[in-house]
Amino acid sequence: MFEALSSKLNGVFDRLRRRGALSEADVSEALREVRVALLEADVALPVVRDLVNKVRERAVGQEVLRSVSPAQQVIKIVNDALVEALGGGANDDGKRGIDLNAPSPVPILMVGLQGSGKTTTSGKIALRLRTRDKKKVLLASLDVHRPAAQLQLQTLAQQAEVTSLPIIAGQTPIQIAARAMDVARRELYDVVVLDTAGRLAIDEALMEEVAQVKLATNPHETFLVVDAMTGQDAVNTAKAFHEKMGVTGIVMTRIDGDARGGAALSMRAVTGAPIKLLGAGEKLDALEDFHPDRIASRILGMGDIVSLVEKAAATIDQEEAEKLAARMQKGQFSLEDYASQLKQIGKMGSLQGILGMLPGVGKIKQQINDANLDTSILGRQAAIISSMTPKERRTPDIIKASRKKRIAAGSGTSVQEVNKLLKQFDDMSVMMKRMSKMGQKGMMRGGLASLLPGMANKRPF
Ligand SMILES: Nc1nc2c(ncn2[C@@H]2O[C@H](COP(=O)(O)OP(=O)(O)O)[C@@H](O)[C@H]2O)c(=O)[nH]1
Ligand SMILES: [Mg+2]
Repeated sequence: MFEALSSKLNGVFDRLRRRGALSEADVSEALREVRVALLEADVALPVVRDLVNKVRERAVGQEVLRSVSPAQQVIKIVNDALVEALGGGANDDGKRGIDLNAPSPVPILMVGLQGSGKTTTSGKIALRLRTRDKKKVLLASLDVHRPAAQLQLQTLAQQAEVTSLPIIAGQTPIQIAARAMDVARRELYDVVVLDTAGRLAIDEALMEEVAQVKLATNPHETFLVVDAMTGQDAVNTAKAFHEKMGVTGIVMTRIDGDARGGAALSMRAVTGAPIKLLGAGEKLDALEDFHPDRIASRILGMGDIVSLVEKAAATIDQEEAEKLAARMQKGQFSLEDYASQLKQIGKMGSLQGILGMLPGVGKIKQQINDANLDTSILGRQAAIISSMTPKERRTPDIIKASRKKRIAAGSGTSVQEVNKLLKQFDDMSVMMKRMSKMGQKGMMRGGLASLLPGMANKRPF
């Protein structure tokens, strides 16, 4: 999300930075470009106007233009304005993620249009609550309109390893909801996720049905699920839902497919409801908490290090990671370590997603996408390493022609691929040494790009 906006804003700020001293006209010119970039990203006009005015006032009012680093100050002001538009900063209510602060079983109601991602998100929420929050979760489908809907939720429940309410044909949504709460109370569930039916468009019957379920179950959270790909339609849908029935939060799905991101930027200002969660893929682990400050950093190409670290912490084996870090520091990074890293990266999901969160990578992200990175390469590389003897892994220098042939045959790859892996490992070792010299601080300052000079012109993996 935000790729286009991010690269446009980066262009604007790069030009500002090159200027050094800024005149009021320079700032005006930059703001005109910011305005166009926001409009092209499909941000609602009143939101754009408000944001640009805010930045102009602050940039001109303060001592910005005469400060030591005026461009940096302007970027900071834009950053703060973005954070505010996204629902953070001064008007932040601090509500993030899923609020479970209520007596068990806590009912969570999922509402929204058909195909917005309610059922998928129900499964994601169940998985997250079971694994991260150690909660006992019951999933119940109230969708009696689509024949396969209840089975779809059942399948997702199996994948998330949580229970789904047994299906009884002929029950109304209200009856199913009542039964779900009953079972949850008797069997001591912590959370009940109620997945409702959607319609193609907002209509009275849909609203009525959902309102009745809401009345009957008194949900602690009512999540409206909207599809980010529908842009301003998602914002209008959210406005209508929130006005008619009051939602506690918005879940924006398909942010993996939405390059513009305008809906996310307009949502809070237009609807008044906070975005609480983001759906970033079809898989059940593709659910993120919505943090205005982190999203703003992502837009401004500063990278979302905190989310990256959280994601890594959730998937990477802690002990293994610590051992690896220690060996890296001592410059003992081996092919075995590399193999274990490949496995961890595989667990974390697509490389593009991870790289997008790293600072300094924003600009070259497009090239990375063009290079068409593909995680199957990682699997092949892991196979090559597992076809080596322990001695070869410790001292890859001994791997000459005949050994290469044997390794290629054993791993079902080619000698070229073995060569490529060895070369890459070599580069990587050099990089590790440079990294330990730079130290943690240097890395944060320079970002990944400083670590990988010329990465933009080369295929990095
Ligand atoms: N790419 C992507 N697809 C999603 C996401 N959330 C849901 N989907 C897909 O959207 C389609 C409809 O989702 P579903 O949960 O059945 O929508 P519902 O009708 O609101 O219950 C399914 O094919 C999902 O796999 C997401 O965050 N990203
Ligand atoms: Mg559904």
